[in-house]
Amino acid sequence: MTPGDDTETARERRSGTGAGVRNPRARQRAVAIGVVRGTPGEDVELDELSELLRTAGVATESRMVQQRAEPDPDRYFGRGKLDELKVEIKRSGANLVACDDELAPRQERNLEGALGVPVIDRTAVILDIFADHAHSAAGKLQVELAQLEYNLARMRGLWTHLERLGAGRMDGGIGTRGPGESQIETDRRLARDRISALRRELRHVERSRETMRAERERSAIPTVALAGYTNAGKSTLLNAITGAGVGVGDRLFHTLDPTTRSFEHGGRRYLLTDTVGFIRKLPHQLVDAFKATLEETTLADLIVHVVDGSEPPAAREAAMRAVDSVLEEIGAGETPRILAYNKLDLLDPEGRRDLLVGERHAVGVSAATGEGIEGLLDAIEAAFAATLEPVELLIPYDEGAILNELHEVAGEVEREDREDGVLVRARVPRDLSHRFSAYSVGGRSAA
Ligand SMILES: Nc1nc2c(ncn2[C@@H]2O[C@H](COP(=O)(O)OP(=O)(O)OP(=O)(O)O)[C@@H](O)[C@H]2O)c(=O)[nH]1
Ligand SMILES: [Mg+2]
Repeated sequence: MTPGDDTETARERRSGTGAGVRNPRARQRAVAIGVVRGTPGEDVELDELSELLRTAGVATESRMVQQRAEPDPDRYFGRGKLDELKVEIKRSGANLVACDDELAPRQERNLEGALGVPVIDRTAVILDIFADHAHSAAGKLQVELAQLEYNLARMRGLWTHLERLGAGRMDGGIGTRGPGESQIETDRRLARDRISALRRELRHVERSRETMRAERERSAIPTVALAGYTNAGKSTLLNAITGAGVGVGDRLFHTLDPTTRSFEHGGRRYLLTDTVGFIRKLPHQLVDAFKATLEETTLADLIVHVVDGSEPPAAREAAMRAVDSVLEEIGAGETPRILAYNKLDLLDPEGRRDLLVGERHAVGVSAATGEGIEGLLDAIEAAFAATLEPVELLIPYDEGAILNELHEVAGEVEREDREDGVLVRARVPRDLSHRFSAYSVGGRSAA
């Protein structure tokens, strides 16, 4: 027996599902429900919920939407619709209901009482996916913190969570109930202790990241962040540009940890960062827990907003709005931006034209085929060039480090050796010119 087989058997034993069944949640079959506030028939929302459920290993058996101004505050659906839902659960053989909105604890309790099957909400599904995809120590801490905060707000029994910590996934999947209410007070205390411990650990992790970031800033290399909806192709694009070999997958939230690599274009070096994808109604617990990760985007000099250009217009625009609002929320609303429509290879000529018409600040690319990538790099170069400022400096011979730094930020440098030092003319990013102001000569101010 190979070691691989052994692991598999161990996992099956843990999950208690017997031979052959790898994912205990594959047996979970959901009715996806949602309230549509706008025009009826627009079930973009449930498409995405289904996709999230698929990523979490849950099959969507059936869907049900109700059109109303706001969800019912007690039961999410109205009474009549709830009766329909009961019938639909029976008919479809579903054993789970998944709701497209985050449910108030009261709504969740009432729904479960009325329906007799576990009810999970969008936030729980997203948290579950994050938990599955977290690999780094920091990522795991961040997800655990977000889950605990979500569970604490629901006074939900935490034994599932704590057991998962010690022994992997022993739970029967998302939506599994904990023990009786009597346990809850103890659980809450445990949860609060654990939350404090997690926050402490995360602060520690953040400090070491800050050191790394500070080093990067000192190196003065222009930084570009890839931001965009989950599954837009950010990691594929990072790989195409830098040859990074970052993991790519056709599932939501494949990437959780930021990766930074460098590339050269037009004689200048840049840093490119790929990080966690965004989604509509991104759970606030995750925004909070992933603050440090999201900050990678905030600190960039330029953001490339990667959009899946092969999506239908309504879904694409909803995705773009979601990205805009998350960028705003994390304080990156003002950072200069380039729009990159990806997956051009999936579009016919007409589709391409429709996508790019009237979009002066957008580029079309295919991370998969490499098409348009030079154009994107030119656009990045141009965005930085717009902020370049000419400087004329006299750098003494014993200040070689300054000269090196200048070469890094300026790319091409014109130099003339003189008795008292090197006279250089170059164009440097405006934000960085103050670093060289002490050496400025010839009436041109570098400050
Ligand atoms: N046809 C085509 N597929 C692409 C292209 N770029 C990415 N993909 C596919 O789209 C899926 C998602 O790509 P990723 O690079 O993992 O997307 P991401 O934006 O990093 O996603 P998250 O990490 O989940 O936020 C993968 O299956 C890729 O192979 C492209 O230009 N053309
Ligand atoms: Mg990715």
